[in-house]
Amino acid sequence: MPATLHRRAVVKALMQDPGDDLLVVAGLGQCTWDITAAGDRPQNMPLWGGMGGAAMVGLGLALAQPRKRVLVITGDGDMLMGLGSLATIAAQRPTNLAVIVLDNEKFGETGNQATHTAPATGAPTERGAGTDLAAVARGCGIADSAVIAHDSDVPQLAKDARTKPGPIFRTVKVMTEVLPQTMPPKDGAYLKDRFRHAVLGTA
Ligand SMILES: Cc1ncc(C[n+]2csc(CCOP(=O)(O)OP(=O)(O)O)c2C)c(N)n1
Repeated sequence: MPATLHRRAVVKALMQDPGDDLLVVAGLGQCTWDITAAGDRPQNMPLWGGMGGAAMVGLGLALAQPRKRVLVITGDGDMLMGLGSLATIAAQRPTNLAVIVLDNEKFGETGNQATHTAPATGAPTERGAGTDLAAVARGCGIADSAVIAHDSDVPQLAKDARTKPGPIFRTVKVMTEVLPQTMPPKDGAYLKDRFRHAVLGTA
């Protein structure tokens, strides 16, 4: 079934009225642009071109800042590159962490090549289904893992991502769209310092 969800609308819902205590880590490429389009803020940590590490960065933050909510928003390509992190998240059980994968079944930023979440071309559905990342997360031990595919489920997704005891994992099936590349600041050292200052003050 083709995806119908718009990634920018999903991210806007996830990041509505964030306050100071919502720490958002974005995977590379489109997710970095999505969180910036929702509103650049010091508590955002866009990973720009660093691939495969978004969930692990989120885990480290969640363990270091147990009183803050940590939201990882990343792509299927990034998540597929760092699958082992799901087992580590399950083992660590951070109650303040939500990992949201915007799954367009493509490496969007580099030209929409199919990822392994896409069904294999020409294969019978039951044998050629793509990787179900929520099933992988559940198999790793993150019991609260699910796939979101309908507009009507987005308000509950946003509520769970922000407030439900974690760790939680959601795959959100999103459309392939050409969207404005809304860029955050480019300097990684600046982004890191800005983030540290917002979280730790001058300490
Ligand atoms: C280690 C590494 N390999 C390859 C790339 C090139 N690259 C940049 S973005 C991207 C695709 C990202 O796909 P996904 O995480 O699904 O994000 P989307 O843009 O589709 O939302 C790739 C392969 C990279 N930045 N780093």
